Amino acid sequence: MAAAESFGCTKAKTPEIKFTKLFINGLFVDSVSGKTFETRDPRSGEVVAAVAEGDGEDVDLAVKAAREAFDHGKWPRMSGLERGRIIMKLADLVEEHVEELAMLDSLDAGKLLHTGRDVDIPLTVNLIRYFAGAADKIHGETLKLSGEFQGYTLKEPAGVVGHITPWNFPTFMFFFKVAPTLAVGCTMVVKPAEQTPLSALYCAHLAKEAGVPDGVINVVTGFGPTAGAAVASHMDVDAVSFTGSTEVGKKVMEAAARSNLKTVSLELGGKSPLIIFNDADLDMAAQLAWQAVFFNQGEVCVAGSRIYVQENIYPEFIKKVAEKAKSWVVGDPFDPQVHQGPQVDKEQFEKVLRYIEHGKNEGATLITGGKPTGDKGYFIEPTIFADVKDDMSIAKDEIFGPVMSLMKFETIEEVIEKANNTKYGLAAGVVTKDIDIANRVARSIRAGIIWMNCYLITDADCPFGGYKMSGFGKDSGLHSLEKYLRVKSVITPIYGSPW
Ligand code: TXE
Repeated sequence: MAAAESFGCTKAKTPEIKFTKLFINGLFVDSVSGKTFETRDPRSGEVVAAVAEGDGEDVDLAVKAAREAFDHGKWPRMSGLERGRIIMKLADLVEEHVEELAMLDSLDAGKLLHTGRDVDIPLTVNLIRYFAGAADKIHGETLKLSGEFQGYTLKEPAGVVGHITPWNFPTFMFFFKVAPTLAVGCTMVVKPAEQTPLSALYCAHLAKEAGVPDGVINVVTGFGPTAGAAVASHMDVDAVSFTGSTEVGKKVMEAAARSNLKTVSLELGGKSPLIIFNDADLDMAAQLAWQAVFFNQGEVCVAGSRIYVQENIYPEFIKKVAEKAKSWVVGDPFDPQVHQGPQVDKEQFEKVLRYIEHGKNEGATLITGGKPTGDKGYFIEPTIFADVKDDMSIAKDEIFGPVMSLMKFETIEEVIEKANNTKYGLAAGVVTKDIDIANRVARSIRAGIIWMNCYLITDADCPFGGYKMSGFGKDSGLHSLEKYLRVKSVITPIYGSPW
């Protein structure tokens, strides 16, 4: 690991924090209880801002506003074209405020500022524009029926949607949920992760500026077991879309079942295999593997956290990735020279370090890293384990940090079986020049996204979501609209038709 430029807070570069209150019915308001919670800078653990702490009562108010906007407001009744124009304006505003949004996410989550600016926010803008374009292309089918009847289907907005989002891509995740929901004409309550509330509030303000009517987007900041649980169990929320841990995903589904049977979509954790065959270009494969694990501090649901390398190239591959670690700079995410910032908070930092200790104790070979770095904050060295076995906890559990697990395999049959031997099914990757092998792997792995000779590539039109315990329902792509739509069949007699 290269020496970091700095681990401290570059105070001059931190953004002004304009919005810290709940956003309900178009206004920034205090929580009913008047309580606030602290959001912290993961570079130092220091408090960044006190943010309104919403709970059940605030969720009630937000749902009431969303219900009113849905039942009587103009948003669901507007033409798709008109909604699309407003959503397009919102995309322009997000693009104009790229710097502020990227900074807020760096401050809250420890994300690299240049990643936010060059990757997260531009992808977000594409996503919003994609759904702006989709708003006037939502239509049903005609149904022939038998006998003297015909019919058609209507696709109607589901109603009030609850969104519960995580902290790893705060602005992007906000719009991953909000953009398709806006496009179909639903109204919503968003509960952002407690670690990263700031950009969601900023985005709500931009939505108002773009012309999204009051009550359509409401943001209740607060904690999962209170505000999040209130969204999931609310009797007047028609659909809930959740991204987070598998454990909490189960709770959300249970709350939905116990309350009003709202529809549920879950994008949960992963333990995605990246399979590298003997014929791969080694430099390219090592680079892909590196990005697959260490991008965004390893806090990526589709991270390639199980790297299977075929036996002939295994020793050389270890050398290649170990070499990369030497020039990898961990430090202040506001510093453009830095490659990896801190983990989002103390809890995640300690979780990752615990797994590193498990890896050492369970007999994996530590190639590089393996400990925290810096004198404050939540920084961890890029860590590589070789000789990892499938039954070790570092091979089975989602670590969600900068830890690479390398495993050797001999045959394609063996590696397909190993790759599928997980409760998760979010993503997978295969690196080979042999198209038959690539296709065979792609069809054999039970996961929602397969990358062939690339990794982490996605865009607005790409359905994103898992199989198995990685959840169900897609974000992004036209499929995601279905989560927020209801299909109604309308049937009518037709007499005397020649056909
Ligand atoms: O997730 P939580 P945490 C995984 C990753 C990470 C682990 C724990 O492995 O290490 O989860 O992270 C809200 N009812 N992922 O604890 O708790 C919470 O407030 C309703 C993968 O941060 O699942 C936040 O808004 N909501 C993931 C959201 O759920 C509740 C990204 C996610 O928090 C709730 C994040 C409850 N009872 C973590 N409890 C991915 N798929 O990308 C919490 N929440």
